[in-house]
Amino acid sequence: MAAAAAAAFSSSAPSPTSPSRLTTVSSSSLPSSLSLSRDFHKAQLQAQFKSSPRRNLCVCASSLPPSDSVVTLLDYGAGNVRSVRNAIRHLGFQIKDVQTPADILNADRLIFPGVGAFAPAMDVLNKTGMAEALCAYIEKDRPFLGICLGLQLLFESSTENGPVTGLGLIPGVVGKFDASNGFRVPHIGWDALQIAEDSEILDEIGNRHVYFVHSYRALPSEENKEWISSTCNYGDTFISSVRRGNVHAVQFHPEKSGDVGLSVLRRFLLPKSFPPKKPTDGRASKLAKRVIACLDVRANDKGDLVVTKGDQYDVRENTEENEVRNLGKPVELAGQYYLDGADEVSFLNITGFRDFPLGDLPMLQVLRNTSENVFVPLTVGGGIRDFTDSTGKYYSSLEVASEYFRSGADKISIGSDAVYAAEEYLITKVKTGKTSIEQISRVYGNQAVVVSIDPRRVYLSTPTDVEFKAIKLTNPGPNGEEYAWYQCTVSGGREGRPIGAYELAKAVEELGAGEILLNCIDCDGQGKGFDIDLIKLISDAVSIPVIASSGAGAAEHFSEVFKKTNASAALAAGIFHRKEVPIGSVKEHLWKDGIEVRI
Ligand code: 1PR
Repeated sequence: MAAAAAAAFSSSAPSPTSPSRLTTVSSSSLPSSLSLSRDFHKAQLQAQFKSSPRRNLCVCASSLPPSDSVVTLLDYGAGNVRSVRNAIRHLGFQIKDVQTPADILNADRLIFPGVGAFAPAMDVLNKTGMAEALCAYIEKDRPFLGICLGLQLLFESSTENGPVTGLGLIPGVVGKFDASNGFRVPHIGWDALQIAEDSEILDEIGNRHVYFVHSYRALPSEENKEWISSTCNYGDTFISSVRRGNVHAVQFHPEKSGDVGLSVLRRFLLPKSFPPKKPTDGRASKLAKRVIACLDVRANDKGDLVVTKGDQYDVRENTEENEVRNLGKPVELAGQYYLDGADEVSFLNITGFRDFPLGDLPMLQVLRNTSENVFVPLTVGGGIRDFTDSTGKYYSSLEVASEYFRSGADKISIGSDAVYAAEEYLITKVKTGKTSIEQISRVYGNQAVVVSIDPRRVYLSTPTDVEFKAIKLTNPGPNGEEYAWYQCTVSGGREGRPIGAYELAKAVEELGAGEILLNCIDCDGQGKGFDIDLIKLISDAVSIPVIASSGAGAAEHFSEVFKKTNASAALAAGIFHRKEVPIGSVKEHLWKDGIEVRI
């Protein structure tokens, strides 16, 4: 894996002549936009999403931003730093990629968005001489911002696949969250900070949520207390940011924390342009329940990529033409949902099971365009599996996922392939290391791997009728059946498989999935509420976060699912696409009902 990361480093760092190093910035990202009010910023973004294709202005020499608008980025190629790049560009800065240790030492300001696992990251830093340069740069108190793993690597060591020695600048050991006390690991979602001292870059956060996604964390101690600028409580109190002089690092993802996160980056990049403290609003106190907008995407009969929506997975209109239902353009809708307050946006390439996703360039382009302006997490699913094309060329599921990550995804979601992997694992009880779940979570971390389950209710008269976990239903079936099991399907619900949702969820957690997206074919598009029985069953069975999906028709349905089950997030599609219930109303309703949400 270290070799993979090292190879990735050399291949992903842009060459000096690669387009990403050209001084091309969008008209909206010039420094003048830095002082825009929030409303104006929102209007500007709205305009951007509506203009398709996006206009990029090539800035000629006379209008080039001053040299102090260059940010040096340390990207060792182990994951998606596209979002960090996009956020930096969005703020009007240009990026210079680190190619050699000297680039670190010569940087005016350095951002290190560490991604992937601790050991391979340290391996790359040591082998390339970057570790030494980083230590020298930080010890000289030069402007530095580490993000996520970029914070953890500053510590002495980590227990992740270790112990592994870190850069040793901050006393302490990075360890795994303890799932035994009922807190789900990975820690995924929007959480509240306790800001311990004036950290300058955190000054606009106040009581608002920021986005975390990690399984490992550093704990506060006597030895490192002088570094701590904020903590967060998730089972135990961990270090959410550090600061000493010009050196900052944050465990959360500013590039994925919407407006609040952009303020952190902006304050790091322009430290002298802001008053010391800005009054802030917000009411964050703990991990928020997430509201996710989902876009099922596929080509319609004319070949255009559209957002569609199924009725129990049937996405064709009930008309003579029987065309694919078209509810809008993917990039535009995703942008709108970001502005409306969606905590995450998911794209499901619903015909990915039969098409080869790397041949689906429009879908990759959708991700790239969306990630330019959407600063909350993006998940993409559809077609993630090993694949041999018509010329006999083999692609591993890891390669397919990597392309999605490179195009802007923060998480990938696996459907059909996870079912086959779980079936085999339950028979053999052997983790081969070769399944898509294992391959991708090993390289990108399990927090980046979602398994999407598409179960269908199978009614039973008695729970012993099947070998799979059956439950007593709250509402009996059409013939008065009191029980059901939830049969997993593949290929977009077209084929039922000999495995239940309960068995699948437990198996994929063991194989390394970090989250479950739990659909229900019976409820999809019905607007009658989530399948509480199913969601309770699965969210009680696993210790990874579960996203409840299918059936939302009103804000009350979100309250119900959060009150009656242990779901960490709730996802909806139809009500948002048809503008029946805005995301803001869902959140206000949840808040009034006493459920923590990001407002
Ligand atoms: O099997 O790895 O290629 O992944 C295919 C992915 O595409 C899976 O995640 C699968 O759920 C999804 N998919 C396949 N066919 C369909 C279809 O609708 N015909 N969409 C489909 C599944 C379900 C939800 C939907 C919710 C909420 N969509 O994500 O958005 O049910 O809808 P609602 O709020 O309107 O009720 P692979």
